[in-house]
Amino acid sequence: MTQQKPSYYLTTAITYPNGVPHIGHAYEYIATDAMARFKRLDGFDVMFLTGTDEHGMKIAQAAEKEGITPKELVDRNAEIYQAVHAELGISHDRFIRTTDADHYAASQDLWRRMEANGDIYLGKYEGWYSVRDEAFYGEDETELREDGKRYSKTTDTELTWTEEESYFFRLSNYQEKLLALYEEQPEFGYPRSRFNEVISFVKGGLEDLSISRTTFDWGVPVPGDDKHVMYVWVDALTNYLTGVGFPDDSSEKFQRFWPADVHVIGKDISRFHAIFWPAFLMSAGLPLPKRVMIHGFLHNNGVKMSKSLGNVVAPGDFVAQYGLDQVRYFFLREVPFGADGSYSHDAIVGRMNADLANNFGNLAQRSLSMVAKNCDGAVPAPGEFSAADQAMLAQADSLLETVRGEFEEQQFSRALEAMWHVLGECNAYFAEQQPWVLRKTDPARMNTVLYVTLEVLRQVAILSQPVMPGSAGTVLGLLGQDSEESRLFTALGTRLVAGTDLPAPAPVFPKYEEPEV
Ligand code: ME8
Repeated sequence: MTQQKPSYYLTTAITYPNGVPHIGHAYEYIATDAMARFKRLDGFDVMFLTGTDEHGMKIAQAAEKEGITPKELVDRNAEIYQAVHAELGISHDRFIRTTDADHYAASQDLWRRMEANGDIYLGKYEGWYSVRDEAFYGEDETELREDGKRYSKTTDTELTWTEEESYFFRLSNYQEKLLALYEEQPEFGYPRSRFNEVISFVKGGLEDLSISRTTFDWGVPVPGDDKHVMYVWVDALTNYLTGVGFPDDSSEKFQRFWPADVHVIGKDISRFHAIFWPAFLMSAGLPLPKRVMIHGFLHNNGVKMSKSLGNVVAPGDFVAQYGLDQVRYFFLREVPFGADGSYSHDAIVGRMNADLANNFGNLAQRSLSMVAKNCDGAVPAPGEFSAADQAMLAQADSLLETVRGEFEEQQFSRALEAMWHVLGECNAYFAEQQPWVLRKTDPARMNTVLYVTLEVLRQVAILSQPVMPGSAGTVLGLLGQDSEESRLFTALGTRLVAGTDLPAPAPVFPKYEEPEV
């Protein structure tokens, strides 16, 4: 009997398709994708969900501005988002749109469960609302500015005074339960610094949450009261359940994948994920996600991206300029996950040339060319390993454990640093051993040095696939590793087989050349 693989369910935030995707969105997709690919290669049965958040006032207003219906707007823009996922090589299992029919059923079922638990009541909402954030703010979180308008202190978005009949969720009943959850699962929100902000907000007291609107109708109808549509965040968060078959919670899929292992989100929406979401789930009697991973924001040259500044870069343009794997590598290597990060042309070119073209690409090109010329184009047979060979191989062998540990914490930059450290050591080893001299003086020893070098390259290539699926695959192909099994992490426990035929070497990582002006 074959043993069933362990399951792993991860999600990105679902993006509002009111504008066009930018590098910040791309960063979140790439990071989550690297995690999904890592888990697949590490033997997990992965479910990876991403998509678009299509309801709410923001979308309704954007459509009105363009003189089209909200549905026309989201149909058009969801396609743009899907195209960006393809451009970035995102390997999701489902692209959910909150206008999908099964999502209406899931959202209404979650509502009914919260209602059956006595947590929903009808009242009147009076307060400040930010359409841009799709969020309510307490008076103390707002300020009146010189232009006579009121703004959110935290997000700088303009607020409108709202008064309407609304259903409420008894969030105030969940303060103690949430604090108990944070005690019991200190890693529920991660990294700690960002999670602490959430905890202090909850400690400051929770008010009941307005969860329906009557002044527009672009949303999921409230069960039993068609005058109301759900507050967009209620239906948006439910996407994580819809994606695994809810409301059929006895289905094999739901049983297998819920609760989610990790929700990957940005720092601006941690309250929704670490406060509202677990409270809704507790109310509905459903298990809670294991972790909410909160990443920082990306800035262009240290400056916030905004349409008015004209510094919003389309992910596709980036990929066209630098190459897909280069972009994926850059973001995951450059930004410690959880912290804010910045990107600039010089920083990307620096990484492309130093880390990829020189450190990885040159080593592969030099060693493989020597093998092609001097070893009949096949993996040479090693002789006895010297202390230097053994030390080099041992460093590569220890990578899996290190990299796995770092990925578990979404610390991609540290995982890549560890791999590139080993590549650096291998470059030094290659330079010290001088196989080009050994070619004449001691060909058997040359074979051993080339073998060790190829073996280190193989291990780093296998481990870098989640980040650079295309280029790492090309390196593996050049090392004669074409089968699926030879690329799984289980293959790290084996060694290159001497005599394996290799194709003609070809450069994998181009150097960035400035275009002539
Ligand atoms: O918040 N850098 O959608 P969204 C890094 N629909 N990440 C960024 C970023 C930046 N400059 N700007 C935005 C929403 N993000 C809701 C989510 S989930 C049930 C509903 C991140 O389109 C942001 O933090 O405004 C979020 O995780 C994601 O992009 C989508 O943002």
